Amino acid sequence: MAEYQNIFTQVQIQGPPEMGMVEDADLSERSKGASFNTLFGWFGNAQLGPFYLGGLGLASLGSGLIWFMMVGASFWAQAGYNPAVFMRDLFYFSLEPPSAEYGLGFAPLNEGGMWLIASFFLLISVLCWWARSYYLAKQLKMGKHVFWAFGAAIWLFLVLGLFRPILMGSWSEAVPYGIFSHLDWTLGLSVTYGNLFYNPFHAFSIAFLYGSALLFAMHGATILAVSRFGGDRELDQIADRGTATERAALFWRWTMGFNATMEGIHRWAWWFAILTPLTGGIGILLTGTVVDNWYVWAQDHYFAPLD
Ligand code: 07D
Repeated sequence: MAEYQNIFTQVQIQGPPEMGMVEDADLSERSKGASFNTLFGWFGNAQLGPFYLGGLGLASLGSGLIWFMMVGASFWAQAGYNPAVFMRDLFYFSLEPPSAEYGLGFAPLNEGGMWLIASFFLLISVLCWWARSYYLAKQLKMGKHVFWAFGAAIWLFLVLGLFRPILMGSWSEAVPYGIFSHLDWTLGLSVTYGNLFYNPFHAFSIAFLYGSALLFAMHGATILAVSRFGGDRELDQIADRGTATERAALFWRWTMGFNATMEGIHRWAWWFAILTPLTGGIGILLTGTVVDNWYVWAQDHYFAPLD
């Protein structure tokens, strides 16, 4: 069997495709066939498909494509319909939200109206994909952990593009669609509101972001290090503890006096990942609405030096 692969033992036996459990799932919206790809097999499972599209998937991909094409069409116009200029300046083009004078109202198409319409489709796309992650987990009788985790990212996405602009009374506060322009927007927000580094929720978000990377590295490294004892069969190791678990736990207890459990490490990882956009969204929601200048705020709370 080629069930258990890791990056050291890349067994890529190709037989009849594994179609997975069916139980009570509605399979009418699932593709019938599956194929194999060796390159995919090097990075994960070699089998491609079956894919479950369904109404939500179709709506999500369709509206996502409309958003993508609207942004692309705007870039194309900005390039003067010249393919060479399009490629050369791709990172500089931007589909901008309406300027402040339009408040939360509509704007002419080439003055932010396009941004508004495109954003509507992006919103539909993201929400349909979110709903789909609930529906598919339910079909497979799974917990809804992925759904909630994605929800945390969507919270930040909504704060940036919807909730905060509404609280500020203007779409001009929202993020533009462009490579460099969204980076400039990020810096602009930080500078306008007195340096985001002094926003404690930005600090929390960074701590959880870096913490997630560290935890992921520690967990990934630990499991790879004991995969020769079957450690990569993590769930088996919870129910029927082998020496891989013992070694992995012992290693960390020797190293730092404490070890997570085989199950608990995944809860640590889930919470660290979730808290990155969750705390980030709180920080952005407060910026300009409750706090005008984070540096002054930090001085008021005695952790920035008083001038
Ligand atoms: C962005 C939201 C969810 C996304 C979703 C996806 C599509 C469609 C495309 C189909 C990631 C939507 C789907 C778009 C796909 C196709 C083609 C999640 C997102 C649902 N910062 N900073 C953070 C650091 C500074 C600033 C977070 C570090 C400066 C602003 C994070 C540094 C300034 C904002 C972080 C640093 C500044 C942030 C993001 C160092 C000026 C935010 C967490 C070392 C440059 C955001 C509270 C995340 C936030 C944010 C890290 C510096 C500004 C922890 C390490 C001082 C304005 N910064 N930052 O998970 O939450 O994002 O802030 O200097 O809004 Mg920062």
